Amino acid sequence: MSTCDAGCGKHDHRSADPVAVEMLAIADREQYDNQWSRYEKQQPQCSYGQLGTCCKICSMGPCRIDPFGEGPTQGVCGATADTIVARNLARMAAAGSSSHSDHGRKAALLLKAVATGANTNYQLTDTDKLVAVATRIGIPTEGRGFPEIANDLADAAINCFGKQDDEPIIFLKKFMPKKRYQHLKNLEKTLLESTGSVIGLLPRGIDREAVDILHRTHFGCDADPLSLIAQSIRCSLADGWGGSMIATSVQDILLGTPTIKTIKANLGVLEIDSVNVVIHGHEPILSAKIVEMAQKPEIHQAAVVAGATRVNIVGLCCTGNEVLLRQGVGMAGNEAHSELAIMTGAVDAMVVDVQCIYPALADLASCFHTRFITTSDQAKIPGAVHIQFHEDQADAISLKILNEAIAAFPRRNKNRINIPEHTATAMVGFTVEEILKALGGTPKSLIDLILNGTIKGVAGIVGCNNVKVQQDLFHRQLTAELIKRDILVIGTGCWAIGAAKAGLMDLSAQELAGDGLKAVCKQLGIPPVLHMGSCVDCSRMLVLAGAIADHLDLDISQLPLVGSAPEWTTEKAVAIGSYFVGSGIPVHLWPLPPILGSPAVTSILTEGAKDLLGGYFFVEEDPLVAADKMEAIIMERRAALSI
Ligand code: XCC
Ligand code: SF4
Repeated sequence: MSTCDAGCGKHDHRSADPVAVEMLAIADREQYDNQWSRYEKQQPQCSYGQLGTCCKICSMGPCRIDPFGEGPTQGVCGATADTIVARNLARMAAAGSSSHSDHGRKAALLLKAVATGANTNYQLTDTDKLVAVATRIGIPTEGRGFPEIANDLADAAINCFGKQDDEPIIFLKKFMPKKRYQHLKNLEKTLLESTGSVIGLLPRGIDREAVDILHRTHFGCDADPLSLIAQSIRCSLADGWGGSMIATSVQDILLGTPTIKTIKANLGVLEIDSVNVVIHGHEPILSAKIVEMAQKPEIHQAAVVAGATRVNIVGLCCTGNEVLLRQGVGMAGNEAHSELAIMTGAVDAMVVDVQCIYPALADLASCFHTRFITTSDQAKIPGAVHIQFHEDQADAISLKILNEAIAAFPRRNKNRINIPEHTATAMVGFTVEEILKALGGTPKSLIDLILNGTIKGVAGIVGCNNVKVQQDLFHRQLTAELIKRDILVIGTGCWAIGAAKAGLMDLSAQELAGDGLKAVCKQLGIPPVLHMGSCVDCSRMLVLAGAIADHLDLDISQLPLVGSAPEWTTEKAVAIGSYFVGSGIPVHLWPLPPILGSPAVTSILTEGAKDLLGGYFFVEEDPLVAADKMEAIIMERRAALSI
């Protein structure tokens, strides 16, 4: 293993994944630019930016506040560090929420098109889920046809984005556990009484809460850190219990609810003799189709004619997670693997949709035979081949993309192919439906295990890779440390891929768990680390937490649950962390969020939030200490419940 604490000179400190280290040796030798080499060229990075105290909201700026009091303490307009930091954070939450939610919107619009028959490229695949979600939302299902139900459900979902009244959105209202909903409602009332001003927490509209942030952070509006943070939480709740919940629910209905399956993870899923197509990004609507179309005899035939054995589709990042869970597609890697995949020289096409796609991939692909194909009007990248995706022509467009990949195959330079051999096996697909099925249909047996202490609690780990953290090191160490302490670990996103690559989702990982968790996993035949899906599937974790809370008639903030985003990168991770906190779950973060330049914002997010919401943020650099802190939170909550 090429890992050690730091600076020993013997190991590669860029990644904890031996496969990445192998590829980085090639990158160094061939001088391929990559995130690590570009990061080095960025040093030293701006400390105002790191602390969050740089403002460029108007053209009298940019203004910056020296947090040590050695420079000006206000921007030109008089904004303080507290205002500037809070505004910047709110904008991050708005951008992150918007990304997840816009993804959810597209799924909802597609559901509508399928329900009305306007789109025949997709079907209502999981009608059980359709009926379950519709029932939960309060849509009548008795004696009605599936398209009719789907049409109403699509309308209800679409309405969550654009409605204009002040009622909380229906998805949140119906999915959030009773006590949490009541808590937030009461809190709005208490804050109104104590401050005399309206501080809203329950989202009225998914689009509206993001627009509200853009408005209130515009020059000369909200300067109050508490009010800005409350709106960030509200906007993020609209993401978690709204946009992301819609994305997950509707994708399950259209593409099928994932089931438990075993897959392979890491760059070794690329095959030397096959046409390798890497699908990367977030929205499975196109990529699930590509996987489906790759099974067509005509595509197989074309691959054989081009000299390949077959077409091999593999995933990266969250699009990868989506097709891994539903279609059992192999996983090439997480965020930091995206460039490394191309460096293998064996990727014939990398097909991307939206989010987390480095623009650098275009340049890198041009050093190889790799076709780098963008498909979304929202993520066009100079240097890429753009094949515009249209949902109503999904079959034809997928075939076109696959033929591009096949045409690239004969142009490979055999001397430049380096596919690392290693893969890990991972048991994945632990949706709430599958977890409950494994446990006998209700949350009761999981709850009993928690109540009797066999499992101390549940940790949800999410988020990215970050060049500032040795790739996957925090993911691996924190996860291993938590299961050792009988804490069940569930999660999504690039963390899940990191855990899969490390073998932590293999049944053999049961041996790494504490005695209680180990016995449960052995009995159920599951690993102690559960892959719940892509980043929007963090909504599955909310549903699970909600089911436990409702079953016990408790608030989520009373349950022994804790979250972490140990290598977070994106604004979406800010939104996820914020809706966890707003839902009553404490969240560990590393690297540092850009808030430390404001004592007020820091104190609201780390202490104030604890009193008001039950959830709060804390930062910790050391994986083992983070595990200590997460366990302490779980034990504190257990003690409060006298369990
Ligand atoms: Fe992106 Fe979802 Fe982060 Fe990975 S984990 S880098 S957001 S792909 Ni969400
Ligand atoms: Fe400076 Fe205020 Fe303009 Fe920000 S909004 S750039 S602090 S003048």
